[in-house]
Order: sequence, then structure tokens, then C-alpha cells
Amino acid sequence: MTARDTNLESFWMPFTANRAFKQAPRMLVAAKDMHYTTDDGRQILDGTAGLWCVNAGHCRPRIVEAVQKQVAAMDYAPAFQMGHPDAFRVAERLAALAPGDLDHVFYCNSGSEGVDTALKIALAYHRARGEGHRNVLIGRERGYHGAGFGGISVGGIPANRKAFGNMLFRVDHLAHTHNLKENAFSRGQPAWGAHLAEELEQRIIPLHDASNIAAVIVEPLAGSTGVLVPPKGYLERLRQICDKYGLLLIFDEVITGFGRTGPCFGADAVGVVPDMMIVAKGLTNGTVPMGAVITRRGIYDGVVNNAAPGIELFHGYTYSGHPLATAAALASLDTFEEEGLFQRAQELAPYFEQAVQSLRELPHVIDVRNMGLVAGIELEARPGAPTARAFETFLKCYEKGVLIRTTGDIIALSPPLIISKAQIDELIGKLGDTLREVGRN
Ligand code: PXG
Repeated sequence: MTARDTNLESFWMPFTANRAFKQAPRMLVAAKDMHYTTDDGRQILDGTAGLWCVNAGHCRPRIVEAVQKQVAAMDYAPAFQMGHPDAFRVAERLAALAPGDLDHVFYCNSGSEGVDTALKIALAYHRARGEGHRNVLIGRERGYHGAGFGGISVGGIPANRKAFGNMLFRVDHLAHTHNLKENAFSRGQPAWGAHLAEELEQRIIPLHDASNIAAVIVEPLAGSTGVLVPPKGYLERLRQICDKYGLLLIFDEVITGFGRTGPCFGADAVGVVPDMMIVAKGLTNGTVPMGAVITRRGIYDGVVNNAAPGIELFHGYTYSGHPLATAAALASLDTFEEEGLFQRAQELAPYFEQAVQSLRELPHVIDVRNMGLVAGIELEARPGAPTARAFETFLKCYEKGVLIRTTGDIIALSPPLIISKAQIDELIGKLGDTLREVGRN
């Protein structure tokens, strides 16, 4: 049976226009390094690292072998009241990689679970210190924190919220930092916008009172909502205000983790140490689902040491620290390190910037923004048909053999960090050709 004979009806696809897809499916059947192979045998250059996760490129031998070996040696180990060595080893590696004293690691299986875990740890931490009244959670407009109820509550993407009514109710949102009038075509972090952090101190803290607020959660660079690069000084200012009022600062590094913005974490790129970081995606190079929350030592100590004897935190998942995931994580971290991929991302960033910024003259391009190996190209919406222009660009790029992502009328590029200069030229060249064609209407 070939992929073409597959019955497509039963699979309810996530975040996908199911009816349109099933009319004209786009099927991938293999992957290697920078390319996918389609079911009709075409090679597709991966401009998005899968869904922002395959940072070291596809089917890298070290990772493949580690997972193959692990599945034959021990397929599963109970996550509660039992352990296996690799779970501790990955935690130790992450503690060494993470900035400051973020040195304790709680495992889950996805970014969405990581967000729920971090929010719950924030609440448990305050409660353990006798401050259970701190239970308001502050997110940000245009934030994406996964698809769970916690994540959509602190998240700020209307389409992800409107059908679902019930949310966490003790939540407020900062304004987002996107402003085309001030920041269009900025290269790297925009100069304008640090002052937007003041809203936390000037509006949100007085409204709820600091004594009721548990945490502020933001993506260092907002990915899903269209690559919103943090203004210079903005995250630094959030850190100062959180410190002043005892609020925990959570960085959702699901996209920014593992070299996307250049250094290992977005936190490193801006020199800010959050209280917790959520990671997923690149942690296993996308091969096995895995997420983790990395917390400062004081948070672990606060929850664990203040608890009565016995289980300290009533939270966790059957697959927390799954042996296949930890094998994949160790091999991925080894690959990043051995190949110097974060260094490579930093070295390639100026070339990538030059290439993406060359798109600015093309029809309907109203912004190009970039940081590390991630870029957003914003198109003017077609009158009466928002998202159509970008989606048509996506479809035509796929026909030409390159994979891009779109959100609304924004194109996102986030290639594996192993991309070559020639492949950057190919990606941007084909995207440019497509924008010229699509721009005719
Ligand atoms: N936080 C952030 C910042 C994310 O970007 C999640 C949490 C949720 O992760 P899981 O593993 O539960 O999906 C994400 C996920 C896209 C796109 O192209 C982005 C994500 C997932 C799929 C597509 O914008 N981000």
C-alpha cells in the first residue's frame, strides 16, 4: 500500500484545514539532514526545522542510533517512585547548560505540558512559602503557550481561545511588543519598545496588587504568532520589575531553546536569567516527544524542603523522562555540542539576516524581522481575504521544493542550524520568486 492509497478520513489533523488538506494532501515519507522526501519522490528543503524542532537536521546518525539502542534495551521505566540513570543525566546536562542557578528539571512530554507544569510549580512555590494568595498569572497578547487550558489562558491568540470559553480566570495580559510603525525592517532586536514593559508596574501590578500575582510568562521571542523579536531592554525591564515585587518570571523557550536565536537559550541572547524556563521541541531534536521545566534551585528547595515527608509535588506524567526521550535528548545535546551548532547559528546569523532582509523590496512585504536563525516576513493582507496571500505562498513554495510556515499573513523561517549558505540562498531565492508571483494579485 503506498501513501497515495491511504484513507485520509479518520485522522482529525491538528491545527490543519482538514477538508482542504484531504482534497490535496501534502505527504512526507522520509527525511535526511536538510530535506524531506515527499510521497511522489520530491526533495523539499526544510526551512522550518519541521515545526521549529529539528535543530540539528533530520535523522542524524547519533540520535537515530541512540533511540534504536534504547528501545531494544529498556522500552519503558515507571516515572513515579522509580528512576533510570539517563533521566538524571539529562537533568544534569540541562542544569549545566541553563543560565544562573536554574539547575532542577521537571520532565513532561510537550511544550503545552511544560507550560502547565511551570504554572503549577509557580503556584505551588508561593503556597509552600505561605503566600498562596499569589495566584494571578500574567501572560501577553499574541503569546503562544501551547494548547492546554493553562496555555490558552495565559496565551494571547484569539483564534486559539474563542471556541473554548472556560479558561483559568485569574489571568491578565501585557500588551504585545509588535509595532510596524516603529520597528518595521529592524535587524535583530528592535531599538523601540522597552518601555512596553512598564505596563507591568504601572497597570497590572496596581490592578491586582503584587501580593496576589504569582508569575509572568512570556516567550523571549514570540514564534508562533509571527516572530516578534524582543525590543532591546524589554525583557531586562520585566526581570527588574518581577524582582522588585516578588513575581516569578517564566520564559517559554519551547521555540527559542537550543540555538534558535544564536546561543543555547533566548535567555542567554538577552542576558536575562528567568526563574523558570520551559523547553521542548529541540531538546530531542524533534525525534521523541519531550518537554521539561528548568527551575532555579530556590524554587525546587521552596517546594520540596517545605513539604511534609512524602511526595512533595502532586504532579507528573506517565511518560515523564521516558527512556526513549532521554536517549534522544542525550544524543541531541551531544550532537549540538560536538558540531558546535549554537556557535554555527551565531556565525550564520548575519548571512541569514542579509538574505531575508533582501526580500523587503518584494510586492506586499511590509516587514522583515530576524534574530539568530529565525525570521518573520509579514505580508500586507489581501483585501477581504486575510491569510490567503501567505498561505498561497506556502503552497507555491512547497511546489517549488521548500517548506516554510505561515501564521496569518506572516511567513516564518526557522531552518535547522546545519543549513549551508547555498541552502539559505535556495530557500530565500525560491521564496522571493514565489512572493513575486503571488504578489501579482
Ligand atoms: N510554547 C511555545 C512558545 C510554543 O511555540 C508550545 C508552547 C507548545 O508546545 P507543544 O509541544 O505542546 O506543541 C509551543 C508550540 C508554529 C507552531 O508553526 C508552533 C508551535 C507548535 C506547532 C506549530 O507556529 N509551538
